[in-house]
Amino acid sequence: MKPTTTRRIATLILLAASGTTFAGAGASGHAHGQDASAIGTPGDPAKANRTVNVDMTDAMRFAPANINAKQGETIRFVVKNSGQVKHEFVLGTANELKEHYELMKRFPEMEHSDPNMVTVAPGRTGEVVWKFTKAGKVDFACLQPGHYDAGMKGAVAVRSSKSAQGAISEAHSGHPH
Ligand SMILES: [Cu+2]
Repeated sequence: MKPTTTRRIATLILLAASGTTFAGAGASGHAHGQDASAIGTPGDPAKANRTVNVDMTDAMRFAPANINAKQGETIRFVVKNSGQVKHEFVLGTANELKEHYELMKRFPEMEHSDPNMVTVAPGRTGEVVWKFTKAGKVDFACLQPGHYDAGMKGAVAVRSSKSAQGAISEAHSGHPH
């Protein structure tokens, strides 16, 4: 069930509004009030501590959906779209993701590009390099209309660098199943 007509209309509205193409835009007035510092900061690819491969499928799932990180660690996420439709990997707080998702539902063809996210075409691979500066939970989700509702979400559990032994309390979110 594709809301093709709605999507076309939204695209036209957006094109008319911006007067530019959206490919890799980023600066065209699409602000979501993102407080990036709440989840960390864009990472320097040259300083990535490790690479985490994330697979996205049309089953509306990320694999893995639960990732562990250490505070201060920079992770290079290599995000593969194994499906037939567009998917994306967006890091944020639960509130930010929800808010952004509502916006995406209103403007499904909205291309968005920020350091905390990557939109990946079917069969392609994208990258996000992120530094997790704060302990706690950083959520991620696919904000394509319908995907978030279908459960296409996951989380990074960031372990405090101060309490190396306090990892147990957060380990429950890191089980393989
Ligand atoms: Cu998706």
